[in-house]
This record gives sequence, structure tokens and C-alpha cells, in this order.
Amino acid sequence: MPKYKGEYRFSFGPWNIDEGADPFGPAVRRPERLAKKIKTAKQLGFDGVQFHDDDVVPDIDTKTPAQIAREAKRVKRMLDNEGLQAEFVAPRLWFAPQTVDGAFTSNDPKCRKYAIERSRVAIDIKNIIEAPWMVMWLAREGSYVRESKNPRIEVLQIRDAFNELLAYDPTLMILVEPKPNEPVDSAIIPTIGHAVGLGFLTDDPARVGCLVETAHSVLAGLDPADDMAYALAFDKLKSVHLNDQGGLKFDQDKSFGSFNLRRAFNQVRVLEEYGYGRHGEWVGFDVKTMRTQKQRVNTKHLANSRQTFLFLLDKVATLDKKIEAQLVKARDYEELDRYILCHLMGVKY
Ligand code: 3MF
Ligand code: MG
Repeated sequence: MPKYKGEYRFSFGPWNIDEGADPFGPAVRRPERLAKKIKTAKQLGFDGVQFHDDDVVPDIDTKTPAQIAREAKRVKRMLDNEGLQAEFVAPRLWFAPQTVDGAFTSNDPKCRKYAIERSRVAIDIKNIIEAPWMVMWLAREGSYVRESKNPRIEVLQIRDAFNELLAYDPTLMILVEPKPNEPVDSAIIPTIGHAVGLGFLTDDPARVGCLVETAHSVLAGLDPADDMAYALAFDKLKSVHLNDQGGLKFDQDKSFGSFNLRRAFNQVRVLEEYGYGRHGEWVGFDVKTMRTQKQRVNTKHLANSRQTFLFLLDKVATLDKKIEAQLVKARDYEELDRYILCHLMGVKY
């Protein structure tokens, strides 16, 4: 019998090995080349890499389709050489001057057009590097000043954009990664419920799934394990961005389990109970290098997050189901609480 119900493949993105700049200070580490980051992924035991479109093709807006294809093929070869897969390509719709006021929901029709064209290019790249899906973190779709947008129209603009992209590539699968705020004050697709609902508005709901990020759920005041469970109940959870977050503050992207180990345990529990990964789902980490890390130890957060996941998987598998069932039956949840804590701490129950 296999040890676990789930089959786990791990990924992270090149932005997860960063230079440590924050809004209050400059970079504190040297940038690393993509080729090195890809090698690191292999060395640390990861199975795949997540990409923004311009992680694959830098300065994407200045390049011709032929140049873009050539550079994307080069990255595909780099992945093949390491035996790694691309998990997804996400269009970076929050960086260009055209996306200052939002991408699909900008008040300027020329800018909305840019967002669709840019997403089409991202789809082409996704297909060249053979990633199974495109992730849409709708970073600037929302508002700073509510009266500046019509929120109902915004939802429909995103629906229309998704419909155009789904029609552009009949094999496309879009995963929506919700986040309630940052960079905008108030995002129009803030939670996983909104993401699932948005999929049902499109012309092909079966090709719109979602991605739950721990920190984003916490920022919405929600429990990430419950958010994952909700999406799983709809068969919509294809990827996760595991990390951690110390309450309602800026998006921290701390190492998985580093702030709230029990909350991390429950995320792993939900995934394992479902048999996550058996239908191609990925376990991604979206964790930041701590600003204080020196150059040569700038990937520990990735190795640690993956290892914590595996340790917690073991905790999930070795939980005594009989004790759990007895305590649930007796409705003695105080005792269940104590049992879980003893189990997590590794002390005798
Ligand atoms: C922001 C995020 C993003 C997305 C990434 C892929 C930069 O809080 O989580 O990371 O995960 O754009 O969709
Ligand atoms: Mg993320």
C-alpha cells in the first residue's frame, strides 16, 4: 500500500529567490541567473518551476513573436536538461505602464487591449514550455477609490477577457489566484469563493480552476485549509501557494509552517485526505527569501518549506484515526485538541 493517498510534486518560481529589496531599502543580494535557479530547483528536490511570462522572456514587450518563441524554447531546453517541468505561466499584468489603472479592468480601452494581447503572448509561451495551465493573479483589478470603477462592470470585464483567452487557445486552462488586497486597496476577486464563482460566469467553466495561497487566505481573514477544502469540493483546486503569514499585515510570504504550524498541518491534512496530486495538481511554494539571509544561504526557505510539508505529511499519516474517531464520536473536542497538540509536539499522549 502506498504510504500516502496524495502524490506530491513541488514547484516554486524564480521570484522566490530574490535580492531582498523592500519598499524601505534596496537589494541586499546579487541577482541570480534563471539557469542557476532552475539548477537549484533540481538540487533541492523540486519537480517543477513556476514562471511569469517575463521570467521566461525578459523585456517581453520589446520582442518579436519569433524572438519570444526562440527564448521560450531555450528555457524549455533548460528545464528538459534538468528533468524538470514547467508548472504554469502567469502574465505579469501589474508592471507595465499600461496596467497602472488595472489590466482587464483599466478605465482606458487601449490599456485593456494591451492586457489581452499580453496574456495571449503568455499563452504562447506557456504552450512552448508545455506548462499545464496559466495562473491569473489579478493584481491590479480592484480599486483604490471605489468611485473610480464600476465593480459590477469590472467582474464582467474579467469574464470577457477570460472568454477571449479561452477562445484563443481551446486547450487553455486558467487558474485564478485570489488575493484580497495589495497592491490595490480592495481587489475585485478577493477570495476563493469569488474565484470559483468567476469560473462559472465564463463560456467554459471546466477550464477555469483556482489556486489557493496561504497568505492570501489569511489576509482575507479566512482559514487556508478551509479555502482549499472549499475549492476541492468544487473540483477546482489545481495548485496551491503554500507559505505563511503572521496576521493582517503586508503580504509576508514566510516559509511554510514557520508562523502557525498547526494551520500548516491542517492544510496538508486537507490535501492528503483528498488524495491531492493524483490528477496532476501541484504543490507550489510562494515564499520569500528573508532580507537578512546572505547570498550563499538564499534558498533555505525553499528547502525548509518543502521539508516541513513532508514532515507534516508524516504527521497527518501517523495521526491515530481510532483516537480521532472516538473523540469526535464522544464530542470531546477539548480532548481532541489536546491529542492533536501532543501529536504535533511529538510528546506522549
Ligand atoms: C502575489 C503573488 C504572486 C503570484 C504570482 C503567480 C508574485 O502575492 O502571490 O507572486 O503568486 O504572480 O501568479
Ligand atoms: Mg502566490
